[in-house]
Amino acid sequence: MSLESRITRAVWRAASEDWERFAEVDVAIVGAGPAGLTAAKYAAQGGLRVLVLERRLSFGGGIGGGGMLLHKVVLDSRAEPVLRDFGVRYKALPDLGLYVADAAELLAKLAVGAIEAGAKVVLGVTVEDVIVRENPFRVAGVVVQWSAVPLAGLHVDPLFVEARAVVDATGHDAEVLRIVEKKNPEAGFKVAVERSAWAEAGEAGVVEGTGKVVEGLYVAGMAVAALHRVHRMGPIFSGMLLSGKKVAELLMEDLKRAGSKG
Ligand code: 48H
Repeated sequence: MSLESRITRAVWRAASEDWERFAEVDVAIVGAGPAGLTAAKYAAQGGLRVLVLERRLSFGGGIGGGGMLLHKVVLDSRAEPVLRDFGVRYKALPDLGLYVADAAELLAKLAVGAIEAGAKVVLGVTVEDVIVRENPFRVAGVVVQWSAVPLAGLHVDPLFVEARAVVDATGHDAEVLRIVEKKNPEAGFKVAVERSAWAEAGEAGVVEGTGKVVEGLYVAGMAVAALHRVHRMGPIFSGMLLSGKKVAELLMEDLKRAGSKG
C-alpha cells in the first residue's frame, strides 16, 4: 500500500470513528473562545462527553488580539484559581490591582486544558441551526456545516449533533441564541445588544447572567452581554473564565440530576 493511500485511509478511519461518537454527546459547546474552552475543561473533567465546535481553524476567539493587538490580556484575582487550574502564568501588578498574561499563552493553555480533560475540539465547523423538540420546547442539539461551505456560497445540507445541552459561547454576536429566537418564537426569549463599555459592571454582569436560557440551551461569555444587555469590558478576561466555569458547574448539576447517558 502506498503512503498516499495509507494517509487517506488513516484520516477517513479516525475521523469517521470520531464523527460517529459526535452524533450524540452530553454537551455541545459552540465557540472555542475563553468562555467555551473553560467550560469544556470543567465539564469534561466532571465526566460529561463534551464537543466544542469552532468556526475558525484556530482557538481562542478574542484572546489572540490582546488589548488592541498588544500581546497582553488583563485578569484579576477572581480568575486566579482558574489560571492555576490551567497552568497559565501571569504577572501581578499590585499598584493597579490587576494581573497580566500573554495572550498566546492564555489561548494555548485554555485549549490544552480542555483537550487534556477529555473534551473534543473540532475546528472549521460552523453551527448554523439547532435541533428542537416541542411541548415543552427544548433545544436538543446543533446543526453543523463545514465553515468552508457558507464561505464558498454553496448550498449543501448540514449534519446533526444531538446534545443533552448546547452552550452558546459564540461571543459578541450570540449567534446560537439569535437563531433560536428568530426561528422559534415559542422559546420565549429576546436577544438584545450589549451595552457600551463599563468594565467593572460588564465583568460582573457576564458572570451573573451566565446560565440556562431555555431547556437544553445555556449561555456563557460575551453572548451573555447580548442576551441581558450587559456592558462590554475590553481586554479583561476574568469574567469570561468565570462564566465558563459557572456554566460547566450548572451543566454538571443539571445533567447529572437528569442521569448521564454515560
Ligand atoms: C461555530 C462560532 C460560531 C458558530 C462564533 O468571541 P469569543 O472570544 O467569545 P467569548 O465569549 O469566549 O469571549 C469574549 C472575548 O473574547 C471578548 O470578545 C471580550 C472580552 N470583549 C470585550 C469587548 O469589550 O470587546 O469566541 C467565540 C468563538 C470564536 O472563536 C468564533 O469563531 C466562534 O465562537 N463562533 N463557532 N459556529 N456559529 N459563531
